Amino acid sequence: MRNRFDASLRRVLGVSIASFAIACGPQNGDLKPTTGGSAAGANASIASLMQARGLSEADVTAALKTYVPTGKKDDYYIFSSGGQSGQVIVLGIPSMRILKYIAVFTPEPWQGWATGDQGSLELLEGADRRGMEMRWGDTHHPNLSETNGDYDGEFLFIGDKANARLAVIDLRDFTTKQLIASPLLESDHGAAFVTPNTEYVIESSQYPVPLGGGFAPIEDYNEKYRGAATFWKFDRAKGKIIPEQSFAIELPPYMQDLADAGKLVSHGWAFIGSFNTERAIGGNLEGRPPLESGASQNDMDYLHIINWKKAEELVAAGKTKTIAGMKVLPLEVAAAEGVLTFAPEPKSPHGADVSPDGKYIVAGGKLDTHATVFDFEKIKALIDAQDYAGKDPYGVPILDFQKAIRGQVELGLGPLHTVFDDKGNAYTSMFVESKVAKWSLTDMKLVEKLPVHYNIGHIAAAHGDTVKPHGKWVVAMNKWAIDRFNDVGPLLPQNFQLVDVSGPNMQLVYDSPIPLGEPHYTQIISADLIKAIDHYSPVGTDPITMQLSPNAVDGGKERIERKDDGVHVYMTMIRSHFTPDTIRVKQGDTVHIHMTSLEQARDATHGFGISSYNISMSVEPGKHVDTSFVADKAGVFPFYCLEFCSALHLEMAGYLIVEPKDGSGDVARVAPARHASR
Ligand code: K7E
Ligand code: CUA
Repeated sequence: MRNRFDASLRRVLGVSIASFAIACGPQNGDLKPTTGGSAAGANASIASLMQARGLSEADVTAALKTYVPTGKKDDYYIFSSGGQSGQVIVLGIPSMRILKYIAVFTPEPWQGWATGDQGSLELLEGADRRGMEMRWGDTHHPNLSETNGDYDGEFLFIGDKANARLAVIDLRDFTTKQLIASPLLESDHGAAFVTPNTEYVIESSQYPVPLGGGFAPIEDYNEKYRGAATFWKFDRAKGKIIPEQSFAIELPPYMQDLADAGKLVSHGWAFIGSFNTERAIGGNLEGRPPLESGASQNDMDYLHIINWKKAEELVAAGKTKTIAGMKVLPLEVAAAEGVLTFAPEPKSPHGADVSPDGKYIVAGGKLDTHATVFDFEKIKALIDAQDYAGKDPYGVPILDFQKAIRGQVELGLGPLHTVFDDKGNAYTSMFVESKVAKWSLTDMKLVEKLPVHYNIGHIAAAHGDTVKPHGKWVVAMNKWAIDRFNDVGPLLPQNFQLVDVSGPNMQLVYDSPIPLGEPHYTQIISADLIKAIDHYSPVGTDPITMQLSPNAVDGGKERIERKDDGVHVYMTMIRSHFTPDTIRVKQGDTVHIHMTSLEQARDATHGFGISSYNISMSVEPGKHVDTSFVADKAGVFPFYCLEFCSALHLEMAGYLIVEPKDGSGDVARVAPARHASR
């Protein structure tokens, strides 16, 4: 036993230990470049370490596959939704180290996101809804920009399910550049999904409402409530969505779910799952069945098959109506002109995932045990021949289920989402069973099931939804983390589990707690495709526009000017001072501070925090930011640099001195602390 163990350990560790010893160099007295003999010596101490920590051979293999030593970088980036945090979470593979939270829909003081910085505040205000200040989001589906159906590493899009909004993030600086609120919808779920050249970013509805907002009694659900699929036009050169060139397709009041764009043979098409084709409206206190059971009566719901190329033509031909400023292709036109077709899909499906060759669409039925594989070429032929099995109440043609599918693969309980590798395999998350099911798309057979932790939701693979999946890594995104990590009270993190899929058998190699909102979906991109900048250039760049700010301040041109609209402070910062560091204003003045970091050195970031005025800014090398506030409180307010940027960081500070209006010397007082008396 012991011998076999040592032998296999040597097999696992021998080479790595030897090369580790060489890489470590002479400063490490214990581990010199060695021959096989002393590598065995190192193995012996590893063996005792394993014994002391109770690690199995599989544990050590997993550690060797995932450990990334100090100074070494990861091979892949994971871009994950941050759920209710409204943010995006970035991790590395194989280490699963968290690299960054990208501020999107929620104020985030470290990045100065909407916590004083005018540019980001204006973005957020521009995406406020129906007169309401929206300061959170529920991000679900991040999608990377694509060129010819593969990730290009330029942009990331993400939808806010709660408030039907969409964000554009630039991966040069990992910063949000645009936020858009849907004028039509109140919630989205098929968002964001890009077409193969990022022509469009798709945002489709979840819960039907009267499109464009407004009131209609719930009893008028069938007539007045609608869903929609919005095709937001993306201008890559501008890095922006162009609302005027975008359009939507009106959909029946079913609950549309996830979307995916066709590619290669199915380029020009999009697919959206749906549930509640029963059109249940809930009302469990009003004598109607609860929404959940009302919505689970039918054996089949409808896969929405959308010909967006055709829709584009009809929109160009003016076949649209305008709702809340948006061009909308009416449901009857979409149904009559072959833009919208349905294929039945098994009970309460979740996921509509297009295979790498674009030929198949895989749907998982939450209440069904199969992955259903739709055949696009069959679907296309049926639509061309107008070979329909019927129509829904809105006149949308419905295909015959058996004629539209290639087949079904029996996987087990609760299949949800599917991703792909480079060897013709598919990986489906099994929510109810808490397993990853690996199955062959080539011969439509289950290959292997790997238990993962409780209730896997989404699943992601390296480039796993592109035309060129990489294989190698799969990430299981698990909803529960019970028994996995140290206790942190009743609210637990989620659990990402990294799975090595490079060999014949899947191996679970790492658990990573995700302690910021419920991450729904992620995408995994090769690190060499990300071309991030390390400073803003030229000095004075506004990160929202990526242009030189009109307010940029040159070194030596710092000044304070009183203008009609208030006091303008043109400030620079460089290790370790603000210029100016004394700002004198009168109570009631509007103060505009224009800040340019003169730094160009990587990572020489300064912050700007000011007492009692609720302002926090981040000023990375070369960046320009503006902030405005009314100095309505008289008093003395220190401001200081928020990042420990140098040995004289604590000295990087100054004062805002607000002279009382009436000259009485009365100053702002902090309100007496309110004591909780519960
Ligand atoms: Cu959580 Cu994609 Cu919103 Cu499935 S969704 S899990
Ligand atoms: Cu600048 Cu600390």
